[in-house]
Amino acid sequence: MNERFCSRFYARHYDELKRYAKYFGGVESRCECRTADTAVRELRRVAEQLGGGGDGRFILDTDDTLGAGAYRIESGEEAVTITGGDGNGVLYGTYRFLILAAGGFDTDDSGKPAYSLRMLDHWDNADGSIERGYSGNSLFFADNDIKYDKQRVADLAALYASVGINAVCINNVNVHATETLFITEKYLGKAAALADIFADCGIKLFLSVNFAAPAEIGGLDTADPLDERVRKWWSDTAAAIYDKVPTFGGFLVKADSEGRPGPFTYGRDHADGANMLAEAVAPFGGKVVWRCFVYNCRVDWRDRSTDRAKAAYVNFKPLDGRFDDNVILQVKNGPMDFQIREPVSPLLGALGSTRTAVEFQITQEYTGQQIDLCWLVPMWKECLDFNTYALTGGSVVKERITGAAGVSNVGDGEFLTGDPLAAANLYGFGRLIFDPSQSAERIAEEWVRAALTTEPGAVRTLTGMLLRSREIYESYTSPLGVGWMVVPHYHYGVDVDGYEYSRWGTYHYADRDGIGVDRTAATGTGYVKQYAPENGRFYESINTCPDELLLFFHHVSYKHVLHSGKTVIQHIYDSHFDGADEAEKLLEEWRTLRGRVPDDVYEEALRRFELQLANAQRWRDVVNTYFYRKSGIPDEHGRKIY
Ligand code: GCW
Repeated sequence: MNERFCSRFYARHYDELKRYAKYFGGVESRCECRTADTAVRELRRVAEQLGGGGDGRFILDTDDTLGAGAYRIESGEEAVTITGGDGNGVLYGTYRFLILAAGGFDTDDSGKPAYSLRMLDHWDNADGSIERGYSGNSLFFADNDIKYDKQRVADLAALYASVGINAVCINNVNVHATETLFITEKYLGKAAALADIFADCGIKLFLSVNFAAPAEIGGLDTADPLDERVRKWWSDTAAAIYDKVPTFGGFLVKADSEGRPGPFTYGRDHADGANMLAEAVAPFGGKVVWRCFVYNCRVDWRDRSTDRAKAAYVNFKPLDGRFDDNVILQVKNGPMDFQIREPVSPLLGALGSTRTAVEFQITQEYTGQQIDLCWLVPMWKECLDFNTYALTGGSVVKERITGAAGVSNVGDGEFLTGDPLAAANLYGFGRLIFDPSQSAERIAEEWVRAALTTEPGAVRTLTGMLLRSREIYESYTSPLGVGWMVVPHYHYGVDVDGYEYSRWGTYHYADRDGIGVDRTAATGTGYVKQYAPENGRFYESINTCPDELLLFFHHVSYKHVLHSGKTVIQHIYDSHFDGADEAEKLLEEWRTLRGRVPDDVYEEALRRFELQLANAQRWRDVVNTYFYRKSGIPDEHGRKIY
């Protein structure tokens, strides 16, 4: 049987879907487009799996007044009518119906995507490995080639479309030698075949490109963006790509970042670089997604005046208004690098005349590596709901952006996302950026019910676990927003001083008296000045700075009293003891779900909850011991510190 409805992702749905069996008698499509055809095939497959339907049917239609990607689902006695603003809307509406039905929700629903760019970035390498991947190898590449299982990629495309994703970049932003060649004749045929699979689901394929490609593979002696030969090379390259891949989305670029080449080499700025590529793809309707993760990764830890957090704003704010219309700047949610707690990047909202997309990391590099449970939707929501006050007329992040990109967490392992529960992050990302007004609770419950179980007690347990998981992870890792303290390079597990004397600019400055980074205007690095005064004032003062970000903005004594009434040192002890206890509770709660969620899911996640507990205990003991030894201040409750 040709399983689909996104394969095992919405794993156990057929019981609930049976209640809708009467509609699965037929599908009448009034649309002529490939995404609607995909919807028809999907509904027929489900019908087949249900063993046929009754007298009712599905009617698929379009109404362009709804808008691109929008959908409306209405059920009558005889038929379910799914109307899309376009073919993509029809497909989204179809999946929405199936997900809601599988989860036992009311299926009459409507939706309209908040943004035109809803993207997933894969950090997959041509050799099949995935940078920061925790779910196996690439679904697109192996042996330094584009090689894939068609069925699995089709399943993936369907899954992405089921949450409204419309753009996918398949290769790592760190573009190595082989991937640099993906834009050449040799690979374009294969890229085209992949793009075609995604196009069936309304998804445009993007490629990450090497800024130095004209010099590295184009036979030129430069990649200077203002050199006419270089510009022509990119224009010709774009034309060749679109000739083979008419649905191509465009380029994703990491330039002048962590050793990657970029316009700085030629004394040019990032607007020069991005616009050159934008001009090349513009005739074909292509886009350039240009990353703002540009910082100096070779700083001297002895120099207290430099501050990596300032870099994105310093590099990009002055360029506001200089980017072509088809350039979208992709800004990481925080100013550092996907830590469990960071303030919102001051660059988000500060660009009044430039298209911006926020970048979230779905793959859990610093947030538990798909071993520890860490559901990130609440964190992403905080970012989207943040009022930047930076511009008049709508300064909340979610009102300023034109899209969002998430670093994907999928791979070819048995469970697509490694930890079967990490699938909730993928689902949550898609749903949240389709409609950022939804609550985290609702998104969690939808995923639990569509993917695991509709039994009310189990749904409550699982939803609660997801919703608490971010704070639990935060409580046993680095304290109060200071970040890092992880094992260098690998980024899982504790190493308090792992990055303290390195070149990466990620310091905590703990000494015997205190800890934290002074980023104030008065005595620190001045980072707070990058915020609008309403926010800057708030962070500048130790009296108003929120506890959870205190050490991000201030260097304070261990005896400083938080708003919570605890001293910093006591907070460190308490949160680490509590965090490890909570990790144990997660394990216990999971054990109550045996036999109530699918067995394979149960076993796989159980193993991970056990590892999480060990990880949390180690963080607790190392962090508490470290700060006890530094400060000499005992725990008020006399608990065991080594
Ligand atoms: O945090 C860093 C990661 C790198 C990643 C980089 C980036 C793809 O450790 O692995 O490189 O961010 O976002 O470019």
